[in-house]
Amino acid sequence: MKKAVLLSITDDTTEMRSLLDTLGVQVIREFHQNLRHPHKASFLGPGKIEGIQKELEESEFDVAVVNGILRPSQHHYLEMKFQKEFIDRPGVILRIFSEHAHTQEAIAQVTLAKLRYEQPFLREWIHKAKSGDRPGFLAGGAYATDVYYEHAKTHARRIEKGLRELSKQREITRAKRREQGYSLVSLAGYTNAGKSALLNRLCEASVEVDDRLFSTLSTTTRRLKGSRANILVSDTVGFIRDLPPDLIDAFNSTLEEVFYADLILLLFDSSENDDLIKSKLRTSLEILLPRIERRSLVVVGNKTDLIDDERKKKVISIVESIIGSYELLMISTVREKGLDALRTRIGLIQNLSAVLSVELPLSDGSMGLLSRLRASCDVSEEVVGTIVKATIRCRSDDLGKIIGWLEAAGALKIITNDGPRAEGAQRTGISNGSEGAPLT
Ligand SMILES: Nc1nc2c(ncn2[C@@H]2O[C@H](COP(=O)(O)OP(=O)(O)OP(=O)(O)O)[C@@H](O)[C@H]2O)c(=O)[nH]1
Ligand SMILES: [Mg+2]
Repeated sequence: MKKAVLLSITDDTTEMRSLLDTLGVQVIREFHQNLRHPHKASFLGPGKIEGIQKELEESEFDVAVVNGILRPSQHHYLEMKFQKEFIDRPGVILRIFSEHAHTQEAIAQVTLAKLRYEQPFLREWIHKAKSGDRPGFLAGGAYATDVYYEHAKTHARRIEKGLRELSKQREITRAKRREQGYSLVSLAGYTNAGKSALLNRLCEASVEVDDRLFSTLSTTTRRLKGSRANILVSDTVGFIRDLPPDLIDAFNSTLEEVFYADLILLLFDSSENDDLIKSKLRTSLEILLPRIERRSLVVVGNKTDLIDDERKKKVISIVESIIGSYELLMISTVREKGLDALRTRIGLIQNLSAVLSVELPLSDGSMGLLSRLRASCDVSEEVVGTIVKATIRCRSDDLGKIIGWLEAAGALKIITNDGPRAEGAQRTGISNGSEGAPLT
């Protein structure tokens, strides 16, 4: 197990310790200096750094970890001073990502994030080497650093291109799903909130659930169990604070599944203390809200089995003050509490508000069409002589498409009542034209 010393400008190092724990790194010493902002040149004050260096003279450790974000100049200064490897918070997170990335997409995204993360540090080493300070990044020599920097830039561009392709493919898949009447619900939230556990419950899936941070790095999409309609649920990478926007962007092709869902369930761990609940929810909302436009979002407080009713009331009032008008539901995934209300809320996305009354000739084609429509609509029918009379409840977005299919199937009569969108709209008779094959 690697041994680390930890430097922090706050007393709270709990999250950093769990990150290091996840990485299998043991913290042997912690040094704190309560500062409002890190020191410009040396992160902790220069006097404190001198003191730490003296104290550590006899200590054996592999790496020094900084509980914050290092500027390239601070990083350079500290590595030169201690002659040890220094990693900051985004660096630690990236290492966890590297270890947990298994799919091709996750590996490409992590590599890109790493290349982007390293670039300012490399520039600093090149700059220092050119100004004669010292040769090269990780003692590789100025020339080697220069070459590596150029290579890294080309590599990053190649990965970006590959990821854009993947993103296009995802867009096509999403469009197809939508066309086939599927709705997508995504699980978002801070790492370890219980997203994968909830996916497993809702979909009877078996995604990895673990008390480590960032167990999940790629997206898993499964069908919601027990629903009449076609609803898919996606579980994906969790959020964490202080992740530079460049790194979040590197994960865009995975996160798109969250951003473009019909309904986003934003999970938080309701068993944590007030400060953690607030800061983790704020982080999640900061990442999500600018990217989801006006999509539906429901905030879900998980792990209520770990708190009593009084605490639950307090948590609700804290959270409501942060989330404003967004809905809030409280659940316990492990005890299956509140899951019925959650399922009902999920069901609303398929809002079957449009109603069609139709008459079709009794034929295999008509019956086949009605049975395919059942996947995404509520359909009731009765056979009267040689005619099938059916009532179809569907999403108003699907109305045009379904009318096209009914017309192509030779509908004798179609009456629509598309709620407020097409008030009183009436359509009768047969016309030609179709929008292609339904729900195949
Ligand atoms: N007590 C309790 N524990 C829960 C509940 N839901 C999840 N957990 C636990 O919380 C931990 C994290 O669960 P995960 O489902 O892996 O969390 P996640 O949000 O997917 O985490 P990452 O993939 O790492 O971002 C696990 O140890 C779960 O067993 C719950 O309702 N109650
Ligand atoms: Mg997970």
